[in-house]
Amino acid sequence: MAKQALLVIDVQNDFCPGGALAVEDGDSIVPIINRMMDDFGHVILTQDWHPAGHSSFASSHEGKTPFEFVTMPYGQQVLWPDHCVQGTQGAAFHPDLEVDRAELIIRKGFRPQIDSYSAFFENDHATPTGLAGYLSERGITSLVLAGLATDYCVAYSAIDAKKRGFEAEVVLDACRGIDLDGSLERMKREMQDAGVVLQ
Ligand code: VGL
Ligand code: ZN
Repeated sequence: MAKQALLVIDVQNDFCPGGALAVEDGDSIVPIINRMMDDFGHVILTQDWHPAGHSSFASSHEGKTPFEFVTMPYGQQVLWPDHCVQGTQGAAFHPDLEVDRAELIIRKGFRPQIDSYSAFFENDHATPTGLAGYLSERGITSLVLAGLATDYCVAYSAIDAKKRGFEAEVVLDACRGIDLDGSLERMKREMQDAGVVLQ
């Protein structure tokens, strides 16, 4: 049988109500994910982990406000409010998330000049995080994804999982989206086109 892992994306305080980049209802998925963990022999978490002054922050760009776009050397980038700054409470996992169940925590977005939505690659789609190598060495071939945000880090991770040859299934009830200019429907379509199973 395929060896499966639960990949929990960015369930951090800043993406929950009251956080710097709050996703509506973001905290409501925590009990769902905790229950899901019981069904998996492998649980892996990702943690958005930016240095202060990160290039994905609007505050790092003169005259820019959050949710505007800029062109980076690696392509278009949404500018976000300052969020998930390394070592802050906002970057910490939601206090009710059962983090002790995780065998691996992948931190991403720690290079000042490049953002990283995906658990596999930074936003240049070329710099790897090392997750594919870890999964391969462990014999894990199939991923179930949940977390925040559906249309950014979850979607990019699921699509890259397929690109790297893993099975990928997204449990939509265990995700919440940002939905910036229709990004939720667009990314659901892109996931389906990539062969990601939406559940
Ligand atoms: C995310 C925007 C910026 C996410 C992370 O976790 O979906 N979105 N950083
Ligand atoms: Zn981020």
